[in-house]
Amino acid sequence: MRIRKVMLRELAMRLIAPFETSNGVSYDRRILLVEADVDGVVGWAECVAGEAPHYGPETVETAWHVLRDHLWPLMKGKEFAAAAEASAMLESVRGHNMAKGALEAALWDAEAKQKSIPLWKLLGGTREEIACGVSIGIKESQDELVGAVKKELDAGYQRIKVKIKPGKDYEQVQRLRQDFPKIKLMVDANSAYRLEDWPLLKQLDAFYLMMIEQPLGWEDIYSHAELQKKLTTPICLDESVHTFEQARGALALGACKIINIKLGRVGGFTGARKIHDLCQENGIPVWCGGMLESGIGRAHNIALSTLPNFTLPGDVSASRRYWVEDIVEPEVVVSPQGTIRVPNGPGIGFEPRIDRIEKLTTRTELLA
Ligand code: OSB
Ligand code: MG
Repeated sequence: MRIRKVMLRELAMRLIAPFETSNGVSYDRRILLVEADVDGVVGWAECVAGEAPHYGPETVETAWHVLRDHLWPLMKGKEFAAAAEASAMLESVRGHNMAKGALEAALWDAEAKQKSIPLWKLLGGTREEIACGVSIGIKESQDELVGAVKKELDAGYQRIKVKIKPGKDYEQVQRLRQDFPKIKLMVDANSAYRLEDWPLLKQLDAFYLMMIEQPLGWEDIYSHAELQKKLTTPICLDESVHTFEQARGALALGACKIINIKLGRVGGFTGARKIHDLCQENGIPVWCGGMLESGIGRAHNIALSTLPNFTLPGDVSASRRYWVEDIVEPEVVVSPQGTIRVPNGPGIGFEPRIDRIEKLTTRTELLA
């Protein structure tokens, strides 16, 4: 295989409603798409870097720069046997996993399309349906939060994750447990706490949460290990795990009992599969996180979620929760049982809607 050219494209897409986490509010998304022409077959992917470097250090701007000026030169004109080789070819660039992950995932889509098989089968996925949860942003009031949870439960979602931050934590969760004693409930702090806050986090043990996601510093695996010793609630790491080595360190230290795998955060499918396999060997379940993606990124998340150790419901939900109109055909839909049927078409199995994509595009750059 050889990449003939790459189109970078930025889209302006407004979410249906603002999404608030402990590190800010997202509303107007800048969606960066990568279209890689591999021997005449075009693979699509989405770069999940944010508008601002608040979740991780990358942004749309840094990703664009790194894709154009550093990653593309490493691949340009190079012959390779499979998308699985791309990660190693990009190794001389340190970090910038979201930029790498986008290019890498586009190659996987292209390879699957060349072979006329679904991407999830090329990856070694084993399930035809994935279990879905939702991630609910921080709300003004408890009543508003309860209303949002009820709406998602009525839609069939199998587990509810709510964002927390200092001052919007214990009482919110207490209220949810009072109103919904039996649901699968978890919280995500996006690194809003310090180890010294452990007594407050310990109080959350009373609510038998499935897990608490990334309570402490985004690069602080050690403190999570200290915290996990104090809590019965399982810790799930998100922001802290970018590499196989960090995952191995986290497991060895006992810093978590669950890992949220995001394709972009770990640099693509090759990195994601390595962490997946490591967790599987160690009896650590994983689930697929989300980054407020358009349908393109969502499609890749669905494919990833078919791997066998994705045994917990992920944050992969319907297009309609985020977008008035998505950029793929069909849109991502969730069944009343809270599942997504995995598509059987070639590659990602969702068609990019070129007309709509063109309309939303704010800039493009051709790498050739
Ligand atoms: O921490 O999982 C997170 C969105 C943006 C950045 C970080 C996170 C999230 C979410 C939303 O929780 C998940 C989704 O796409 O539905
Ligand atoms: Mg998270």
